[in-house]
Amino acid sequence: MKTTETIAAIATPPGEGGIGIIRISGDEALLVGTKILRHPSGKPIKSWPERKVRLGYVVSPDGERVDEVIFFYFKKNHSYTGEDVLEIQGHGGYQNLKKILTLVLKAGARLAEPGEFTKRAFLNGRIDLAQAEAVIDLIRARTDLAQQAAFKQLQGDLSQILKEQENSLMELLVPIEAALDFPEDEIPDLERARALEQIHEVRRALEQLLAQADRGILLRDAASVVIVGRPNVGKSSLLNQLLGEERAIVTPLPGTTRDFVSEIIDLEGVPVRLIDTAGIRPINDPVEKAGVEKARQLMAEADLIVVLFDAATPLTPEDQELIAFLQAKNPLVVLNKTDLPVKLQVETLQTAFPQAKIRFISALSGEGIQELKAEIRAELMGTAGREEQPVLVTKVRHKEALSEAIECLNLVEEGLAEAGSEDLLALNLRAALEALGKITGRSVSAEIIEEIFSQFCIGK
Ligand SMILES: Nc1nc2c(ncn2[C@@H]2O[C@H](COP(=O)(O)OP(=O)(O)OP(=O)(O)O)[C@@H](O)[C@H]2O)c(=O)[nH]1
Ligand SMILES: [Mg+2]
Repeated sequence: MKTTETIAAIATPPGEGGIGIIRISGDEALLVGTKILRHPSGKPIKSWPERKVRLGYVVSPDGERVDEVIFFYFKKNHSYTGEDVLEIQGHGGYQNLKKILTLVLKAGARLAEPGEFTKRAFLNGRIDLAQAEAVIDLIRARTDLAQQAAFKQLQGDLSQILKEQENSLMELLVPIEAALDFPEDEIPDLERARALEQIHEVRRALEQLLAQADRGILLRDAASVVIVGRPNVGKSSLLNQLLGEERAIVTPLPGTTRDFVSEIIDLEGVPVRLIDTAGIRPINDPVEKAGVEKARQLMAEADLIVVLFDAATPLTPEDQELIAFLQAKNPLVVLNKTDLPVKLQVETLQTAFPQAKIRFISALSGEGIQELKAEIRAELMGTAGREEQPVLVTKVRHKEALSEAIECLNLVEEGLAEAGSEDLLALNLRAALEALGKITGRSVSAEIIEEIFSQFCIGK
């Protein structure tokens, strides 16, 4: 699908800035430039040396100077989009850039859709789909680990691994399909043994990617960690301690937090959305009741639940009810207010959560908070530290495609081991390739492509 319409957008964020960039891409990029740009002398611009920064003016159709700018031009084989691109750097500022953009549009470009520059880079074969998706992840990365993962993917690390596996599968598919065309030439046993080995290796490589996908997804999307407990156990105090600021209101009165409070923290490179909820208790007050309902819903959606108990009070019926509710949810069990004499029956709690290692903290003094942070990180990411190999799979879509490919390869392996028909082998091999192609974009529907790029910002 070759598209030649020339598109334009402001590529820098709205608001005041030292510079603001307008990007124009398409066959008529230069024509637009010729209409709206002038030399400092006021003369029209006739020659367009490539990749050379130049000074000039943006002018309106009646020749009036609008802004002093620098601009540069990339020919299609050297540009981001794979099309002729003209970039104009004007003074950053909403009115100024809007004025320049209006002139650009009047000169023949149309406003780019969100992500359309990157979409064109993909459609023109400059990058594959996994790399294109990494662009927006890099822009949105909230921690250094998320940034690293996105940049690796943008550089093609994931694509490279997938390409190798695809090549390996293609290598197998060719002789099998040949055997299909000439049924008298069956695949000899030795070939089958070698093929089995090769498939096994591909599957192992894919399984390795899959194994860290959950961690990757958390890095990209931020893990949600919800703090729950009955009223007054210190949930808001804990949120404030973890954040390092007084974000949530803390009072000695039970029922202080009604609506939930949510903030993102950087836990040693892992973006975590911390959510403080209303204390859970049976209540008639409609506002607090709605808060309790919301807390239950947040628990159901959380990546990790931190359940808080007040060490200074024996377990209450409300605590007991919550314990029953959380039984199957594997929460992180935390005893707060350990700066006070402990009155809670720790053994009862331990019996209720036999798997759990109970943590002791004081949200008032900060005791145990650093350790708790490390525990939360470990629960979410395993024990992998910062130094470990960065994850490569960071998207649910990719994870699903990998699982699908692995399933198909299992069938191929079974077929090879049991001397199954070539027909079926070829079918499953092709299905595995198709699944991998969903990640690289080789076999992906137009709707999915639309959906992916619609999540981008305008100008990228
Ligand atoms: N001694 C002591 N007091 C604490 C500690 N943590 C919280 N508190 C006190 O406990 C009271 C309740 O704290 P919050 O953080 O508002 O409790 P909450 O669980 O958010 O309460 P709700 O929002 O009503 O559900 C406040 O007076 C806090 O100062 C602690 O570790 N030690
Ligand atoms: Mg609270």
